[in-house]
Amino acid sequence: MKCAFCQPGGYAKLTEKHLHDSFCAMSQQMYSLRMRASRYEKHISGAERLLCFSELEDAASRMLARALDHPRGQAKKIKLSLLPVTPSTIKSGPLLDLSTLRVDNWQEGRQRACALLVATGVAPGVADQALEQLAKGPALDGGVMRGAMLVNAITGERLESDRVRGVRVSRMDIDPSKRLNIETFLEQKSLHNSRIIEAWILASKVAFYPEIIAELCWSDDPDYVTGYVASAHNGYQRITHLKQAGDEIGGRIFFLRPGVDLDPLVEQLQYEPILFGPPASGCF
Ligand code: PML
Repeated sequence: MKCAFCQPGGYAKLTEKHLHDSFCAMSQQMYSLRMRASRYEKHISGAERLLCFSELEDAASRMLARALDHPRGQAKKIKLSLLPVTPSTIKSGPLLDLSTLRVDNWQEGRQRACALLVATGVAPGVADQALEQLAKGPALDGGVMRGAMLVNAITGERLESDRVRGVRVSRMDIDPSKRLNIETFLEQKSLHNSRIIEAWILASKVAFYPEIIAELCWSDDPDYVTGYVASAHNGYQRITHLKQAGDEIGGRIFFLRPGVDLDPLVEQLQYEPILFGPPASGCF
């Protein structure tokens, strides 16, 4: 099947909103909008967006609604933060190709995930160990982390300096002028929801940095069992089962090439603003 980007006129669906959004991304002040919800020390939910002014109110109220009604429990503290980001500092990049691997259960899903990680260059023992670590709870106390674990892809060494917080990836979104096309695609594939879009954008930002070979993720939301393996080479590969329903343990692992200079990489993951457009292949 041909995708809409490839079809004649695929880029010609310029509505008024589309034109406005395009103008917004090119010329106006952008904002990093972040949400973090917790209950005492327990992480409940988080979200990261990079938006122009006219998009803020709607996005903030959606984040608040998500934090107030979350399957991980009721939040006691919700932090919304908004910081200006200068448009001239914003980079652009393509989203990763997106594919879905259907598996019958989480055991099969994890086997497939392990094979996909090894195919990107992660050492087999390290991939096995990483799946185990994520399954038993990656934080020091065995719980979930707010951010990602960093792991040397060859030796398996844990590299993040804060094993409670991990590394949180921030300041990324879809380029407002491309949003309509990308969302239309996801709708056609029945994949149009904020969880998938946000995870796909985050994985695309992580894969933007050549120091990172691959990422493994599954949700800490007990109701959501789909996860993914992502890499610049093989794209965003969703796997329909990576854990058992009801399990509240999940998170992210970034597999790093040996010898990476950690501080600049962590700085970029946290603070470098990037807006994403359609995958380079033009098709999902
Ligand atoms: C999350 O819930 O934070 C992670 C979700 C990962 C998978 C999203 C998808 O279905 O593509």
